[in-house]
Amino acid sequence: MRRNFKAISKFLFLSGISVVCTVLIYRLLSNKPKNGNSLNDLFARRKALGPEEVLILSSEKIDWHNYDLIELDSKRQGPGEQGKPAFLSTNEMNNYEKLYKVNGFNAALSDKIAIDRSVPDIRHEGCKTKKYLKQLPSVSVVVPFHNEHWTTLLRTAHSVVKRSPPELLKEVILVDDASTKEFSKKPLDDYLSANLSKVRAIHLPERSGLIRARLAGAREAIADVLIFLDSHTEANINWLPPLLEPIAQDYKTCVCPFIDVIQYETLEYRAQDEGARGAFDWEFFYKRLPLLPEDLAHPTEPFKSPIMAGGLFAISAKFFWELGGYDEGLDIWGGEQYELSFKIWQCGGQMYDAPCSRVGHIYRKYAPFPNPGKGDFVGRNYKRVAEVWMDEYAEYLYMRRPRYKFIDSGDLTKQKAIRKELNCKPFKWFMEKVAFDLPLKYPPIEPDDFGSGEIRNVGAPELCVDAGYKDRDSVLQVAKCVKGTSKKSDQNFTLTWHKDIRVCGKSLCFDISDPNDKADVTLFPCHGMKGNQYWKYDMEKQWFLHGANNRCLDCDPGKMKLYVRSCDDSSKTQKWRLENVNLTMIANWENIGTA
Ligand SMILES: *[C@@H]1O[C@H](CO)[C@@H](O)[C@H](O)[C@H]1NC(C)=O
Ligand SMILES: *[C@@H]1O[C@H](CO)[C@@H](O)[C@H](O)[C@H]1NC(C)=O
Ligand SMILES: *[C@@H]1O[C@H](CO)[C@@H](O)[C@H](O)[C@H]1NC(C)=O
Ligand SMILES: [Mn+2]
Repeated sequence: MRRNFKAISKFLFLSGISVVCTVLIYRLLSNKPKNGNSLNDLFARRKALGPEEVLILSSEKIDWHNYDLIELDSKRQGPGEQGKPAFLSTNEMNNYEKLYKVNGFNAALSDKIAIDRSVPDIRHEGCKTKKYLKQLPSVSVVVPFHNEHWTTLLRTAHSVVKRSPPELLKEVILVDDASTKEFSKKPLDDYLSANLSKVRAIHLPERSGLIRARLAGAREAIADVLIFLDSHTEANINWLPPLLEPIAQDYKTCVCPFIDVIQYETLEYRAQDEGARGAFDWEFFYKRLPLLPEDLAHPTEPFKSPIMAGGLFAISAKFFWELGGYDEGLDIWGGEQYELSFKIWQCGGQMYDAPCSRVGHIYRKYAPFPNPGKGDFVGRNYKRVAEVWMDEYAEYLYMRRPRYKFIDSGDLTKQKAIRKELNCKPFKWFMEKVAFDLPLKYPPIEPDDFGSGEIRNVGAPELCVDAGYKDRDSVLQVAKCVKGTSKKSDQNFTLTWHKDIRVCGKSLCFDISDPNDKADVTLFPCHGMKGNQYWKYDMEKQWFLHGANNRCLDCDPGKMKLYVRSCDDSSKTQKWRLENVNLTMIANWENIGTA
C-alpha cells in the first residue's frame, strides 16, 4: 500500500524499474507553498520551483472497490438508508419549519438520518467491473461552507472519508466562511478531532464568499489533486478512482463527477439524468448540451465537457495553480465556473465528466442566505471573465446585458498576464473545437421569430387561443378574441425560432406529452429542445402541426376546448390565422435552428 507518494516515487525512479513496465509520466507536485498570502505569491513561488520530479507510473490496473464496506452498507436499515425517501413523524415536526427556513431544505429530517448513511449504487452496470490504475495521486478535498446545517456538513465529511481509499485521501478541509452558527466553531473542531482525524476545519475571520473560500482551502491543501465539493453532498461508491485516473494520465486535466439529486424534502438519493455536457447561453446562464454519439457509445468512459457545473470537480493542484487558481478579483460567487472552464480549455488542458464517479447534492428548495450586499457583484464577475477570456465574443454578452459595458471590472492586468504567459488559445478556438454545437442551441445572434400575435380560428373566427389561469395553473383554451393582454387572459403568442409557441413575455410553451391522436395541449416551461414542444406552421393549409406525427391544433368551439387531432384537410376548426407572420423566416423554416 502506498502511503507516501513522494518517497515511493523516488524509490521507483532510483531503482530503475521504470523503463520496462511503464507508459505514463506523472509530474509530481512537490514543495507546495504553505502560507502564501496572495495568489501572486503562490504563482511566483511556483515558478521558482526547480526541475520537476518525474514519477513513472505503472500501467497496472486494479479493482478499487471496497467490497467489505459495500456489503456492510447493503445491510443497513433505518430512515434514509439506501438513499430511500424519509419522513418525519408528527411528533418530530417541532423544528421542521424553523430549520427549513434557515436552510432551504428539510434539515430536521437530516438530523434523523444516520450521519454515515448508505446510498444506492445507481452507477451504470459497467462501472461495477471497471478497473483503474493501481497508482493514483493523493487527494485533498476542499469543502467551503457558510452556515451549513451541521448534520449535512458532517454527512459530507463522513461520506468522503468512508468511501475513499485511505491511501488516496490525504485530508478533508472544511473552510468555514465566517459562519455564525454556534456549531461551526469549537464544537465542529472537537467533533472532527474526536471522530474524523483526516478532516479539519479552517475558520476564515470574515465573510469571503465561495470563490475566495475555495482558494483559501486550496492554499492549505497538501495533496497532488484538489477536489472541491459543496457542503451538502454525499460521495457515492468508488467515487475517487474515476476522478483521479484521467488526472494521473495527464495532469492538465479537470474531472467532474456526475451530480445526483438529494431531494430537499425527503433527502431521497436519485439520479438527475443520464449525463450531459456543460454549456452556457449568452446571458451566462448555465446550460447543458446533449451527449455526442461517441459519448453515448461508451457510457462508462469520461466524456469531454465544455463547462463545469461549478461546485464539484477534481483538478491537479499543479495545474490549478499554473492557471492562477481562480481570478482573486472574482467576488462572492458567480462566473467562476466559466473562468476556470475557459482557462482549462484555452490554456492547454481538458475537462471531463466521469459517469462512474457520482456525488449526491442537495438542491435547495430556495436560497436561505441573503447575499452580502456588494452591488452587482455577479455582473462585475461576468465582465472580468468576458474581458479576459472571451475576446470578440464578449460583445454577445453585452448585447443582452448592455449595462455590463458600464461596470468597472477592476484591474485585469494579472489575469491578462496569465493568459499571455501560458500562451492560451483564443476564445474562437474554444467555440469551434470544444463548444462547437453550442451556437446551434444558443446562437450568439438570435434568428428572428416566425410569427407572433393572436392565433385566430378560421372555423370559428370569433375565437382565439387563450392562455387562461385556473387557480394557479395556466391552462390553454379558446376564448372570445380580445386585443392585447389583460390580467385574466393572454392571447398574444410567438412562434419562436426554437420552433415552439410561447406565451408572449413568459417562458411558457405549448406542450403535448400524450402521444395519442387526440391529446390536450398544456402549458409547460419552455425547454427549447423541440420534442413535446415542437410546432410547425403550414402557411398554405393554415395548420399548426405538432411534433413528428401528423397532429393538428384544433378546437371545440362549443366547449371552448383546445386540443390536437389527426390532421384533416376538410376541417375548418384545424385552420388558424397567426396575426403577424414573417414570410422570409417561414420560407427558411428548414434552415433555422437545426444541426
Ligand atoms: C463523536 O461522535 C459521537 C457519535 O456521533 C458523538 O456522540 C460525539 O459527541 C462526537 N465527539 C465529539 C467530541 O463531538
Ligand atoms: C404581443 O407581444 C409582443 C412582444 O412579445 C409585443 O410587442 C406586442 O405589442 C404584443 N401585442 C399585443 C396586442 O399586446
Ligand atoms: C423577417 O425576418 C427577416 C430575416 O431574419 C428579417 O430580416 C426581417 O427584418 C424580419 N421582418 C420583420 C417584420 O420582423
Ligand atoms: Mn450546493
